[in-house]
Amino acid sequence: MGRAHFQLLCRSRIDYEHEHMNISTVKQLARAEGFHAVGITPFTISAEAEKHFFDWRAKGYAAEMKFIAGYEARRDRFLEEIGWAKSVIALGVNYYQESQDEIRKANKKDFSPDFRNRASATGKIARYAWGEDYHKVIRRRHEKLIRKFSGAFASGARFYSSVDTQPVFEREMARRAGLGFIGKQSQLLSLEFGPWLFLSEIFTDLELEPDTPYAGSCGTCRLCVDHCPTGAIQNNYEVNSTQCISYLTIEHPGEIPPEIQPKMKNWFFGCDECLTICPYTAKARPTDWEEFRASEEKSAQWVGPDDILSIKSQGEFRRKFGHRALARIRLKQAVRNMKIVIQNSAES
Ligand code: B12
Repeated sequence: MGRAHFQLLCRSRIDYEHEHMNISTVKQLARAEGFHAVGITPFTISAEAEKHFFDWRAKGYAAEMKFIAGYEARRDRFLEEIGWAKSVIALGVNYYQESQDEIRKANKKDFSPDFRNRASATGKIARYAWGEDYHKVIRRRHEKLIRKFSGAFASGARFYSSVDTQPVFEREMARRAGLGFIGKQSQLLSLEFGPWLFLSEIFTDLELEPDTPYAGSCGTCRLCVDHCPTGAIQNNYEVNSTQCISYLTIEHPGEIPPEIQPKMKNWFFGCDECLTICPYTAKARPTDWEEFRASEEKSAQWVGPDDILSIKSQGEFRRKFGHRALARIRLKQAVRNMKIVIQNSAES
């Protein structure tokens, strides 16, 4: 074996060692920062996923979401901005918590009259919005993590934080990075945390060895499809947002079609029906991120009619809910949602 060949061998051995060290460093630092799931995948926008997206949009399943309508322009601007990215560090944060009524059921405690009255005429909030706004919380943790990455890696390595709002398919990236598989309710399902992971990414120009995409499936299970109160989940991994309670209570700007209103139960903001019914929720355990834990504050998991109908201005609404994901809606939508909650609880 010639000298050159031997040097090449050593060189690739060193590169491999170096790379391997890089990946374990990335994962150790991410876990040390509290992230519950971490995986690596090359930075690409897969044609298959985009085709899936365009087919879904062409069916009108994006309803009135303007940011989805403007996907192509947003994507091109984004790719211009971070065309230098080579790898995606896909991150998952568990945000699961038991709800008050689950705790009471578990403790076989009877529902107090106050609780029952409140429970029947009160609006439910989806778990992802019980604590502080996850965009702000995760961005703060990303900044700390990126500082650690910058310290650990060759100077000049570049990092870019992304949580929810970028024109990338976070679930698809998480699947490719090995965090789990995509369920029929189109949630990323983790074997460890079920559907209860917030997804986020740190893009980098480091060439990191990718993890193996997760190849699981729902098989014949269709619990979410059958349980969705409005039949929004098509039995092909697509959600028709025009019927989805989460879309209607959060993203939908105008009046909600009268034929759907009675099916929305007492969901005031978001909806967890297709997540709680999922068999993978049996694996879920409460999060250790304090920022997401429902404070004792009365309106963490529920809001009462007075909590909303007494608010006089958009400013007051923002002051009351601005620190939470509820800030995504305006007072007009909040009043609309609460009127449907009151209407439905009167009929139940
Ligand atoms: C638009 C949007 C919505 C819309 C539309 C939802 C939908 N199902 O598409 C509405 C407002 C309804 C919504 C609701 C919710 N959302 Co939302 N939402 C998004 C957002 C911003 C974009 C998703 C998107 O592009 N949807 C369009 C469809 C076509 O794309 P997709 O479902 O992601 O599927 C892609 C891939 O998964 C892949 N794919 C999917 N299925 C299949 C199947 C095959 C065979 C193939 C080949 C490919 C493929 O291709 C698709 C296109 O890339 C993402 C953040 C992000 N940037 O990704 C958050 C996000 C998906 N939402 C999230 C959450 C938590 C929710 C809610 C649970 C909140 C709540 N409790 O009310 C609900 C759940 C409703 C549901 N069952 O999806 C989380 C999901 C986390 C997870 N573990 O999966 C995300 C990732 C935000 C985050 N950063 O954590 N959401």
